Amino acid sequence: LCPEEAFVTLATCDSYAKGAMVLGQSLRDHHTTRKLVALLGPHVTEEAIKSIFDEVCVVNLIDSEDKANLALMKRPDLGVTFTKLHCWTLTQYSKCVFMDADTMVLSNIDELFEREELSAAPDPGWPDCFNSGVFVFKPSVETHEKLLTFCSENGSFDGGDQGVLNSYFDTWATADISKHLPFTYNLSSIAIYSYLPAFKQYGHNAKVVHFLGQVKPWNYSYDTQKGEVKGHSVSQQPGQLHPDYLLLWWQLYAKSVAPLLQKAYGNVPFHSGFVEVILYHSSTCTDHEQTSHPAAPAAPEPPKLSSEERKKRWEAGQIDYLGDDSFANIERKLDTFLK
Ligand SMILES: *[C@@H]1O[C@H](CO)[C@@H](O)[C@H](O)[C@H]1NC(C)=O
Ligand SMILES: *[C@@H]1O[C@H](CO)[C@@H](O)[C@H](O)[C@H]1NC(C)=O
Ligand SMILES: *[C@@H]1O[C@H](CO)[C@@H](O)[C@H](O)[C@H]1NC(C)=O
Ligand SMILES: [Mn+2]
Repeated sequence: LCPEEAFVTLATCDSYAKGAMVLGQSLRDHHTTRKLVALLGPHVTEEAIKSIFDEVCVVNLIDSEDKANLALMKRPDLGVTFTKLHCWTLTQYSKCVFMDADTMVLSNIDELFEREELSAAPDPGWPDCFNSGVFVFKPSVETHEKLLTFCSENGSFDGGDQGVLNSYFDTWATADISKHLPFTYNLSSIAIYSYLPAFKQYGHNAKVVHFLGQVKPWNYSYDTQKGEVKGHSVSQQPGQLHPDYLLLWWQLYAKSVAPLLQKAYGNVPFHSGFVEVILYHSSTCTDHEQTSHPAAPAAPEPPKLSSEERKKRWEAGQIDYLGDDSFANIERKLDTFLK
């Protein structure tokens, strides 16, 4: 047993919390000997997560240590990224493996702890970058502070943690091949169709599935009676999640996660009704991942809304964080009250 090492994941909203629980349970089912740690955004309900994870850590950057808070004030758009970087402060562990909440393990992967910081698998979209969905790191207050400074000074080239981490650990592509994790740790469930020959060759060795892209397993529903995922077309199209892995995710969810949620919340649907306030970016509920699919053309500018219409939307929880309701505008408004 190695109590000083841990798998770490992050859930910034309730749907990612479901993903985190499936991931945690998949690690347990494959008999990991390491600790399981979940970092939660400030509005995520902790109750059920505690029964799978050894340690649950609520990250509220707004009233956190100065450095993280200052970084957030400077770059409110990178709120989720700063929350993820918080994993470097887990110095009670000597080494950790970070895994996105939209991943699931298919076998025991404890051997990853033999690797050094920063080990990760290449990104399918741009192989000179690593994919930040699974990586090995060494907690350190010093590294954390450097990452925060780096991030608030230089921003992120993709708007998320993958951009920041690739710029900071910029020798990954060339310096040390032992930091490149093999294909089987980065099997993206979309890419399987684009790489079908490779999948046929190596797929049986798959260790981690990463449900990359906009649509996540929790966007589907599941018929417990029939044991079928609903709303997933059987025809295999690129951009779709692999039906076998999607089914596996739901089977794990139905067997081990749903009963915990039922116990903690009864028949009330699992949703804490959280509305994120001011400092958090509208896309908290995402991991900003890049996929190899070309980006959709930018949406046309939405028409200007009347003040009345904006108020309605705000009250309905549709907050335009980047536009009219952005932090800068809210700050300006607050200033007029305070002066
Ligand atoms: C910003 O990026 C440059 C180039 O990668 C780097 O040299 C510099 O140290 C970074 N700034 C901070 C504050 O880390
Ligand atoms: C990581 O996954 C992508 C496809 O999902 C693949 O193209 C890439 O080669 C993989 N990395 C390695 C090291 O095999
Ligand atoms: C998937 O579900 C999440 C959380 O419920 C939601 O924010 C997101 O918009 C959904 N995505 C799609 C493509 O339906
Ligand atoms: Mn992801």
